[in-house]
Amino acid sequence: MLNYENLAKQDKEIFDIVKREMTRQTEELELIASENYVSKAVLEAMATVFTNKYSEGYPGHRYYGGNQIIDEAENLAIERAKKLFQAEHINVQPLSGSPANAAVYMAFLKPGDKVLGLKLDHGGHLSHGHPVNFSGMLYDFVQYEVDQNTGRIDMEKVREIALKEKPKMIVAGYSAYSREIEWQKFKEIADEVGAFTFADIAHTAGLIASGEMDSPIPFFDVVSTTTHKTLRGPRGAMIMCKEKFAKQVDRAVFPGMQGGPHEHIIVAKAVAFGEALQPEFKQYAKQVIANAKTMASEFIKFGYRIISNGTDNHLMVVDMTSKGLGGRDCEQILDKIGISVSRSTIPNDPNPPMNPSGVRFGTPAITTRGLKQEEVKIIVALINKAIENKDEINILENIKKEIKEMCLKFRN
Ligand code: DSN
Repeated sequence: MLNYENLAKQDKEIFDIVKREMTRQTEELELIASENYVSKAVLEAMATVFTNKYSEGYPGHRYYGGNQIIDEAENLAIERAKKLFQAEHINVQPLSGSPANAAVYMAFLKPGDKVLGLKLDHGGHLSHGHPVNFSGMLYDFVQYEVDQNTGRIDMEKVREIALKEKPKMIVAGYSAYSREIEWQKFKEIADEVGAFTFADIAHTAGLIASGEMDSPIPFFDVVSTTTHKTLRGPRGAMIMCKEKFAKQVDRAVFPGMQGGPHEHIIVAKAVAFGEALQPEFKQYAKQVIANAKTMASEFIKFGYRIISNGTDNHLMVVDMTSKGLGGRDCEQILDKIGISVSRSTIPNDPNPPMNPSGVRFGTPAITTRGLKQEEVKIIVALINKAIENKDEINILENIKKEIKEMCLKFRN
């Protein structure tokens, strides 16, 4: 394991910051749905000498010498990812989720083309057509929504919009949506209007790889994912597609969007994919979902409103206005007791994005630490107690102590 002895000797200022963050991650709880803890092996792989190397191009076709060993590493990452997802073609070079999505659009669309994507405040991602994002600036996005009453995507509505708008691409797969996605229905609608299908499975990739959630890969033309959320790898991304789109996807990633790939991250992706192929990872994914279901039902017992009234995956969006609070207020209260969460909009949110109505909770990170339903029940009770006693400093400090004790029992 890395002991950071050189960093400590050479740059004490940065070393101290690293140490403080390590302590924070050990002594506090991460309930941010997009975060996780990588294994020590993944961490070590990221800190290898591959960071010193340029390898523009692809295995066997590089624009720099000395890449024979790198080719082996990148090919291994691709091979393992193919086993995990059963995809025909995989590009493991995208640096992160938004650049991966930019490459997908570049591969399939021309600027100004019409695309159908889920609205951000309904659970979509910035890169699915929000006006402040490159996607909304370069492409003509039309947005669909979740049903106001059920909090779920109404496929009949999606079909109506698709028939009216005739988009060139339909985007499914979200950042704050807690239900299974009807991939096959999306494909049928896309076929009716002659659109490409693009799934962004950044959030659920680990749950899909382990077979715990449905996969878009048999149906969709192209699928992107980050590698660091439920998939529990290093910060990065990849794109999977049908073989017939392989060339255009590869060209869009390099030289279209990126230069030199980050091969130290690619080797760490290979290590994470190797871990995800093990039977223990399936158990992990099952437990992530079981923990999330318990978390949702405990919140409901305490009187919180959850969008769509529950979850099928690793996350849920809780409407904090059901307790008279905004999302940012809640985020700040939970910070005081050593729990990190991310504020979130709710569908048709009347409140501004800086203090929206909701908070998104997720279980990937606490499940990696080994927490199960029993601990999840305690956590929700403590969150509720903190919210009900938000101005009582002593009570908040005692809750923080309890959280810290739990964290020290479940060290990562
Ligand atoms: N920012 C990520 C999330 O938290 O969901 C998505 O890119």
